[in-house]
Amino acid sequence: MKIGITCYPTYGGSGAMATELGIALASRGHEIHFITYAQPFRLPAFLPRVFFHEVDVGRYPLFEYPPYDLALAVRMHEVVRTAKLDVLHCHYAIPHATSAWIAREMLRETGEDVALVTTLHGTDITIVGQDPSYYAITKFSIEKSDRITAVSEHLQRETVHAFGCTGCAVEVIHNFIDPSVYDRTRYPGALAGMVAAPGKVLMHVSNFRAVKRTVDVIRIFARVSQAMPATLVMVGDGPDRGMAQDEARLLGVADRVQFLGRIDTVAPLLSSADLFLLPSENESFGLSALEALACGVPVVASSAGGIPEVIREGVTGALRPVGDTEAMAAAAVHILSDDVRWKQMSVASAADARQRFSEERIIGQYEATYEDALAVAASRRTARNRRATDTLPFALPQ
Ligand code: GMT
Repeated sequence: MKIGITCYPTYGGSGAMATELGIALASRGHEIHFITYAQPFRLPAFLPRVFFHEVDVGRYPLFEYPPYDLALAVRMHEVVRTAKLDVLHCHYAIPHATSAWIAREMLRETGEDVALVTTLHGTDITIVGQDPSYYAITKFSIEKSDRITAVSEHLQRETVHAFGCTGCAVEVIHNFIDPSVYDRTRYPGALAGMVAAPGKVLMHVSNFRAVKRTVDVIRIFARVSQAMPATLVMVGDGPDRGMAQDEARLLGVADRVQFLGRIDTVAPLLSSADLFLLPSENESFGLSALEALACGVPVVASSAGGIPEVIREGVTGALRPVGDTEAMAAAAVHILSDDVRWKQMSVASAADARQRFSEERIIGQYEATYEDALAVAASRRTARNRRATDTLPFALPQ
């Protein structure tokens, strides 16, 4: 199949997931065309059957807000025609699914068509899509997609609850990991010399947005470090980094917290951690938690959104209410203070991630969804042709 993928190319779970999906599909023989404004951050320079089409947003002094959505629609239309794409797969509804619908309408003028698949990732439904400025167009674009997927059951419920979504079914396809990449045994000692030994390594990876509650990460760590020698490694960057650094100074743990900034390849770092912290306000899935589990790192997280679909309480980690940093710290100490318990959880984490969320399993689900979308597109064309023949002023020979 020839598949166009549009995502946010910047640091974030939806872009990471879309890119990993494209790479995995290409390795299975599909031809993949990324259509976005910059090269996705997890996409290597060259891979067989993978192409990148940059969207150039034309500037003009009149445009206070240059219309990226339109430039994207034009690029999608062009790539569908030149590369003969079968499917356009949009990750994050706004504005990608809307641009894809415009591109499909443009194709219709020349009797062409493309199947549209939209994958909902989180705030496109829970926050941005429900903003009155975007609600109607988000609902419209979802309903015009030939197939819609959500990355968790939680997000599926939220979508149906918020948008009603008449005439469309939201299918759950969970995020996935490549077990050969997220493998603890491959990366011994990535943090050698950077953390105090002996001591436990706690880690957090995110884009440091408010929803991640990075200040809570520091508070949990401060309590843990009262109970045992430990280092906290903070990976990523974003608006709340300064607040988290201030909190570390305030709580007197700044010398034990390392802020590494944005790092795109996280598997070696995760493989050096003993515990991952994800105390988010909301999280439709929590891809970073899954990547940690796959590297044999148990996770202490909030029980928000779709996180309980990823972490198994008492088996691969611990879930506590949002904001309850005391309970999260107690759970962390419980896991880290007993080596036998930690080892059991580490082994269970890596095994559970592989069993439920391996690439092999999930890619097949996306391929089946593409087939379904192609069937929907085919029946749309048949109906359109029938309408056209119905209106002919003469009868066609049988
Ligand atoms: O929804 C967002 O804020 C953006 C998105 C991103 O690009 O990071 O994150 C979402 O998609 C990830 C991949 O499917 C999920 O693992 C994250 O849980 C989800 N973020 C939120 O729901 C806050």
